[in-house]
Amino acid sequence: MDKIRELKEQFEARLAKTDNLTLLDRVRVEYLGKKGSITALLKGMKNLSNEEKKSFGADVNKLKSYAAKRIDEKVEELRKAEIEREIAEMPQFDITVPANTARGSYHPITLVQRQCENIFKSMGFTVEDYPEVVTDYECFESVNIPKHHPARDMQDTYYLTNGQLLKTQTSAAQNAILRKYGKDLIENGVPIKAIFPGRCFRNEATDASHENTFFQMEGMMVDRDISISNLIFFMKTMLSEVFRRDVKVRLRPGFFPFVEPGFELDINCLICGGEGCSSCKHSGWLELCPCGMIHPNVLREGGIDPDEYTGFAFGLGLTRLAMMEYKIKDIRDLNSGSLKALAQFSDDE
Ligand code: FA5
Repeated sequence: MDKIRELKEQFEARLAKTDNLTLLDRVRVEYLGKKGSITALLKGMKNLSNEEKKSFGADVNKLKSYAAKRIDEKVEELRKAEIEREIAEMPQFDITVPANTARGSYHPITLVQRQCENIFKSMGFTVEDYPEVVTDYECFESVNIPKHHPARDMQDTYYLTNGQLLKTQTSAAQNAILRKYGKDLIENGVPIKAIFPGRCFRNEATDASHENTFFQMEGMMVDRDISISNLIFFMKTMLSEVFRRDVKVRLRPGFFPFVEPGFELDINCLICGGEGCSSCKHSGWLELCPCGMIHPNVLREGGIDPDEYTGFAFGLGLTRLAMMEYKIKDIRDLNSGSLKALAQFSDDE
């Protein structure tokens, strides 16, 4: 009995000195573990008579449950103390300080995107949302760029380990949109008129006009008898609305496997007025909006008969449009996250 009392007193003294959970765990092992002192008492009973075993065993078991209960209580106590310590260390708030009521501001790309969306919506286009992670089929194969086609080299792609990729172009949504609205076109004669803005990713060396993450806004119209004149009309309307003045544009032939014929629509650099600067690579022109008549293979892949329907598509460089609109000389400022730089552009809406 003395042994038990002694051990209990020793345990209590040890517990009183334990001031953290790691030490407490050690105490638990020392007393209640396989080789712990209380367990050892039970093991040492073999030399006792049956009668002694009964009462000694009962007392040791009582001590065992007591120790386990005391350890659980101590855990609670230490946890509580830890939380109280954390609260005490937290910075104290002065509730009398006036609130910061400064308003946030929209990113320049968001502003230009909304402006373009409103213009196209007013011309009967729908605005579509599309994921940033897509399949090889969506980004390339469905838009007439088969595997190993050299056109893939123009877009240095980030592939994911599961075989999907970060979309390099908003054209990745073309097939899905043709399929989404094709039925209404064929059965009810409703033209497909959609725009789909989105973030694109390419593993590019960055400079004043190239980023590895940038925005495009794709547009598509499909109906009977759509021609290049329709394409030029919509492009010109959009640009004159965005810039609210006459902007010089030029159209040159351009190659994209998903359009035939294809064009590059360049805009006279608004930063240098066409004189030449780093933003336009000293040419006076900025490549802004490739476009063209949708290739028959793309229409066919989207479930639309190219002998009956034609359409145009364009891939507006939204980030570059924002640069022109707000005279931002270096594209990298737009992704910089610098609030000082970005908060200068206000929302006129
Ligand atoms: C395309 O991505 C085609 N999908 C566009 C298209 C759509 C053509 C429909 C025909 C029909 P391109 O790689 O040229 O094409 O990119 C389109 C626009 O995105 C460029 O004119 C440019 O304004 C912008 N752009 C491309 N790469 C970058 C970049 N690294 N940084 C910023 N803007 C870029």
